[in-house]
Amino acid sequence: MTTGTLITVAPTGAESAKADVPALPVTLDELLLTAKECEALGAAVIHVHIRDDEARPTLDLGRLRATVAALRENTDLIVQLSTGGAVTDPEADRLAVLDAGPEMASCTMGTVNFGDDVFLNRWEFIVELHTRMQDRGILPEYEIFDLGHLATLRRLLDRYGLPAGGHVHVDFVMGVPGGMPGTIEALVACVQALRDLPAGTTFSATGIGRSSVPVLLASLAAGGHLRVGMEDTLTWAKGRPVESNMQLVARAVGAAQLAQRPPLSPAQARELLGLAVAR
Ligand code: KMH
Ligand code: ZN
Repeated sequence: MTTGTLITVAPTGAESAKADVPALPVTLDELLLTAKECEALGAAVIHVHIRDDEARPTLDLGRLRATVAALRENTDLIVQLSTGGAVTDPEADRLAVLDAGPEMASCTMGTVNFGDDVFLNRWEFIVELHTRMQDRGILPEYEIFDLGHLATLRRLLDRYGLPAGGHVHVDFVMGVPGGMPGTIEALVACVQALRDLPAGTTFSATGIGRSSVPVLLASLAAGGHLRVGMEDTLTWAKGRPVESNMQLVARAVGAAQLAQRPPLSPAQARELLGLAVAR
């Protein structure tokens, strides 16, 4: 059954510098304003990376806790903290992100070349993230950068069981230099591979850079959900930088409405994902 569209906004990421991208939300105030505006437009989930006072990526636990609390107080969005962090972040710090108590957290299903860097996700680390989230009732969003990551997810679920709440949600991150391309063919291959995962598994997709729009349209057409935001997309059209995360969320909302699958509210998204509705 096709449902409405779950829209996740990933407003900041860890890869872009504020000096290069002035519209990037890096302070807590900027993040809160973005979150409120994106929620009003139709986002239901916020995928969060935070920055320090110099706008550098950080996994500082105090800041993460304050960010989760502020987003809860000021929005109804589902807060999904990134455990991916920046490519340089140590595993211990990435695991400690869960101590900030988010409703959701990302959980990447394998190592991938990441431009000139390597985004390292060893099997033992994946298991540790997955089982800690199980114990704490945090819903993972399994990040899939390549087709083989879905095989890893199957192995993980077979050996260690379903996430807390029982619902499996994956996000295809497409077009990273080193990962799968942001093409319809790659998306279809991923969607077909979902048949090896539990019935009812849901997926969203995001295309990095110029694959943003094709992936957005293909995901909607395939019954999937959407992730958009300045973590993944900094160019609106040829020669035109993205002006704000709101611009990207508005585009996703428009496409979802065109597809007759309007945006899910945060409450509807919680129902879809098997999260407790009352907080
Ligand atoms: N910043 C990338 C190295 C995630 O948030 O879980 C990893 C990333 C994935 O963004
Ligand atoms: Zn991220």
